[in-house]
Amino acid sequence: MTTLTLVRGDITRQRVDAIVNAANSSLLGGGGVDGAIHRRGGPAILQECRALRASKYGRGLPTGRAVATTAGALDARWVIHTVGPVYYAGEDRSALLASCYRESLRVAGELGARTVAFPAISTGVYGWPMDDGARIAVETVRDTESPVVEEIRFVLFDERAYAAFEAQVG
Ligand code: AR6
Repeated sequence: MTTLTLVRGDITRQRVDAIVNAANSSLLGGGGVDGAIHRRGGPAILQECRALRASKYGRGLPTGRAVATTAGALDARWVIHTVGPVYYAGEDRSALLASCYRESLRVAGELGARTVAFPAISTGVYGWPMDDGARIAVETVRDTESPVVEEIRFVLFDERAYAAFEAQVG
């Protein structure tokens, strides 16, 4: 049984086995969660991201996929980088957003991560409406069985995000 928990706060302050990063395909950093993770986690994370770009992901990490690196100086063992879809009203990209959660949990399971912290992927710079982003997040992790992951913690940055997730968890 995997427990779902919600906390309001900064994902870079969490003590968990794996912290999920709302990255972009370049894996080379950005703003929002990504910027905060690289800032607090230090250069070891970027160094592994660069190595991934030089090897397996020469063309970048595709949207909806996930890959792990060290967590550097963060209070975690791994950062799992995933690339959310940019919201676009003219096309339903929900399957890609669901895939981020599913693939991140698959990678977490492979690593043996028992506690995993997620941000609300795509709901910042990538423009996904918060209520819908929360629905997809909660539905997907509930539908994804993991024999390894014991706690999935959604770390919500502000009250609006927290309320949206709370409404879904019930
Ligand atoms: N802890 C928890 N949640 C946070 C934090 C934090 N420290 N900082 C922001 N959020 P975003 P995206 C919330 O923009 O939409 C980057 O430049 C934020 O309020 O981080 O997937 C990447 O490099 C929002 O609700 O990710 C990509 O280019 C949620 O986390 C692009 O942004 C996600 O916001 C990805 O955009």
